[in-house]
Order: sequence, then C-alpha cells, then structure tokens
Amino acid sequence: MQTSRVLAIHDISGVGRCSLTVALPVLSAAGIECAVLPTAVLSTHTGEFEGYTFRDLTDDIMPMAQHWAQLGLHFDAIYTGYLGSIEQVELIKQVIQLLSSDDTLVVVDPVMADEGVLYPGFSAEYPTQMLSLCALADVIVPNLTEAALLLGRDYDPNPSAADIESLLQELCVTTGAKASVLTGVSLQAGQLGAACYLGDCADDRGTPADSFSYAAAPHTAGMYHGSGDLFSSALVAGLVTGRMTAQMNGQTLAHSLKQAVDFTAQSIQRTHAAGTKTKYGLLFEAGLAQFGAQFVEQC
Ligand code: PXL
Repeated sequence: MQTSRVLAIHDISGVGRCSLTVALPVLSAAGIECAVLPTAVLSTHTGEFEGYTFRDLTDDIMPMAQHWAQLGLHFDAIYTGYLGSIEQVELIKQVIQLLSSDDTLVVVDPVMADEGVLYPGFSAEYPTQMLSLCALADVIVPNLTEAALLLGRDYDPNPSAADIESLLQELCVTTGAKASVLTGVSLQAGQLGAACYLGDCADDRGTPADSFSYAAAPHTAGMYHGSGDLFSSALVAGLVTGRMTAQMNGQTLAHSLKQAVDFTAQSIQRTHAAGTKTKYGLLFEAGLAQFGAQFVEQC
C-alpha cells in the first residue's frame, strides 16, 4: 500500500476549528499521513475571541525540522498556513529548502487577512515577507484580500471574471508559483467558490498551460471562521492523492478545486443550519467520512 505524507505548518488553536485542528482530520480522512510543525499554540484563534493565550514556537521550528532531515523523511507535500510571527517566514523558507525533494509539492496558503483587513498581530510589512515565502511555492492559495495585499492592489470584494484571471496570472508571475488558486470568488448571484490558474509550465497529463478553472457551490451568507483552512486542507488532500507533484497536473488541480469547494460549502451550510456561533468554526466533522471516501481507494 502506497501512503503519502504531508507536512502541515500552521498554528494549533485549541478551540475554533482552524489551522492544524482542521488540517489533521481532513488529511487523515483522505488517507494521508499528516505530520505537523506547529508555529504557535493558542487557546483559540484570534478572530472574534478576546483574551486568547499565544505561545510562540519559533525556537522549536529548526530543531524539529533538522531532526526530520536526520531521519531522512520524505514529504509528498509541504503545506503552510498561519505563522506565529513575521520572523518565522525566513525560518519556514529554510524548512522548505531542508525538507523538500524534487517531487515535493509546496503549497502556501498566505494566511494573514480577510474581508479587506489583516488579522490581529500582523503588521503592514507582513505581506511583503509572505510574498517571499510564496516564491518557494508550487501552488499558492490566497483569498481576495490576501491576493490584493500580495500584489499591492486595492481590495475588490467582487471581481469580474477578467479581474479574477488577471489576479491569478499576476500572482503566478509575481511570486513564481506554478499555479494559483483564489478563494471567495463569485461569478453568479447566489454562488460562491474558487478559481485556479495553471501557469505556463509542463503538465504530465496534457492539460494546456495557461488554463483557468472555476468551481462554485450555493452561497450561504455570513463570515465563517476557518473556512479558508478547511478549503486549503481539502485542496491539498486532493492534490496529493491525485499525485500532483511539483511537475503539476491541471486535471488534478481543477478536480481538487471542485472537491474542496463542495466540501467547504457543505460544511458552511451544515454550520448555518445548526445555528452555532461562527467563531467556533465549521461543523465539518459530519461530512468527513464522505469526503475521505472519495480518496481512500486511491491511496
Ligand atoms: O483561519 C485562519 C487562522 C488561523 N490561525 C489563527 C487565526 C486565524 C484567523 O483568524 O487567528 C490563530
């Protein structure tokens, strides 16, 4: 049996269903081993909660990575999200260089902002640093706010298809990533989803370079914490089980985009129907078995 191993580099927030408390179950449900490099430990995420604890794990990052390098571990993907500080960006770049092989897919979700504003604790310099991390990525997964910050553009919450495609292309050109994914886009009233672009690079399954793909699902109004993390984790699950490597594969990218959009939209719909406070995150657990069943026979 062939198994895959992903290294997830995010914080762990004890309550609020985001970052590692989402990446771990989602990747595991897809039959993937999820190794974790926690960047910080918090009692809750930083959105809508007051008085959260925050323990910075900067000093543990390199020793943990060096231990894994000594063990000779292979990672099919390295997937980064929320980092504990601006200083950690340089360290995570070193970790990627230390632990990637030629076939390691590097996915960077530049978690730092939403709805036009940076998350608490991130300074105005953070997007520039994050851009330098994106330069090591094969795939980057910003939301519309993060894309605007990375590119130094004004935030537009409702971009047209032409605007979305221009953002996706510029994200690849500016960062050097081979593919870009933009979340939170809507081309039709009542629908919300994501778009992706595979830049001008070789594709082992004949997908034309310079191709765009869209996926959408019924939109549930409201701001749902952790939805970006759920989407990116589901996307990584699809990319890894679809054997998308650093060599890229446009069909796998488009298919994984659709699976991640559907899983995220269903989780949002379930949370809305249950009426729980959105700061406690998405009720994704009831859909995990069905989500994972799409992948396990491929592992
Ligand atoms: O969901 C992104 C995220 C991850 N981790 C922490 C956060 C947030 C967003 O607010 O605060 C700690």
